[in-house]
Amino acid sequence: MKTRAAVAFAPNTPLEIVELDLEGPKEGEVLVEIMATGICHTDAYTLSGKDSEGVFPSILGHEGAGIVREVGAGVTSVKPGDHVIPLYTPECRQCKTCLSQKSNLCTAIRATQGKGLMPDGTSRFSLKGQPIYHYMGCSTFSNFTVMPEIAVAKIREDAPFDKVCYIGCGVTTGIGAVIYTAKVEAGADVAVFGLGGIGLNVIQGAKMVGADRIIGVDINPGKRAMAEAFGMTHFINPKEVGADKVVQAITDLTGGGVDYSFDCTGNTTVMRQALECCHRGWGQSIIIGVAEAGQEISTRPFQLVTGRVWRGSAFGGARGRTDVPKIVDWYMQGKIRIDELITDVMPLDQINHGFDLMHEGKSIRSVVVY
Ligand code: NAD
Ligand code: AHE
Ligand code: ZN
Repeated sequence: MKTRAAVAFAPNTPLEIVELDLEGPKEGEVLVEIMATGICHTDAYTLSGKDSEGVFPSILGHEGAGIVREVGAGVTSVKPGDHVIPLYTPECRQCKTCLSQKSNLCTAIRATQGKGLMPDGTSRFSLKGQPIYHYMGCSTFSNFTVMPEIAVAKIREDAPFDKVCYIGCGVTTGIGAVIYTAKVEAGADVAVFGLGGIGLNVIQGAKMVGADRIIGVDINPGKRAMAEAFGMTHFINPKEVGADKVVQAITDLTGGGVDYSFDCTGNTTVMRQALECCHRGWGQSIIIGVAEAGQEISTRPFQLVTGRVWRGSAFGGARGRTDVPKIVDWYMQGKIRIDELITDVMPLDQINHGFDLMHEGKSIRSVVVY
């Protein structure tokens, strides 16, 4: 069949809207009509050429929602007509990691996914006979995509695609990092570095579990109002207080440091600040931001000897097929907010404008509707 897609032909060039050929689903795969997709900073990171797993030409996008239109042989968990959210972190429920119940990082298809291919080592997308690569196993910047059955979460049919697509990455990553990875408890003090599409969901999660102080740090003062509306109690702008004074400012505010901090910037200098503003003896810092290939983090080992803990979180530690439908329910029940965070909605042919808004710091989430 044919599908309209925004193709990344080369690093650092605008996406081009093209009609592609798409092969149907093979065994264990499903064809999904994408109805809406968010634009996450990770898409921009890969497009920048700094992702060591970035391959071109490819179809980016990993934050979508849509409808199953066809299933391949042997598919049992979904059927045509089911509403789904694509999962860049699948859940096979059979691999060592899934069975361990200790991590959400299912390994069933990770190797081929990282090469832009389906599990059989080929691509379903092509243009004039030449393969176009998949991305994070999702490629939601295409109106139709093919995914493994283990990489879709079936969701309720009354959930609006143009909102719950954000649960495909940003919402789950932010809220999940609080509740599944850090397991923040009521009364805890929390610091959030970077108040964008992820950081605001960390704030939302921290408020939800009853955190006490929720300190937001961002170099863009334009992010302050939305963060306050989502539960931020204190704001620090490193450009005002001085980047080298941020740790001291947080330590002073909290009488010794926060119980939990979250990096949502991808900046390794900020990651160090996030660790070092944690309370001696127990403070935990969770890295969510994705740093460029080749970047490294550093701190004095004394920071860890004296009890601070450095951790990371991918997709918020959520097990996609199990947890994503529940998070959709939370949204539908009014337990979490999404609508205000979607600041811009556009058709596919304006997708590059969505990237511009992100780089200019003018949007929280842009959503493309097909
Ligand atoms: P975004 O562009 O919406 O937000 C980033 C925010 O960080 C912006 O508000 C920006 O002003 C702020 N910022 C930048 N430099 C800063 C600095 N030095 N100090 C303080 N604030 C600073 O991006 P996003 O979509 O929220 O993504 C954030 C990061 O999380 C990216 O690195 C992205 O790749 C990563 N991410 C990781 C996961 C995961 O599973 N681990 C999932 C989604 C996104
Ligand atoms: N290809 C990248 C990996 C970047 C990365 O860490 N991705 C996150 C999700 S970001 C979503 O917006 C993730 O899930 N990581 C776990 C995994 O298995 O990739 C690079 O830098 O090489
Ligand atoms: Zn993302």
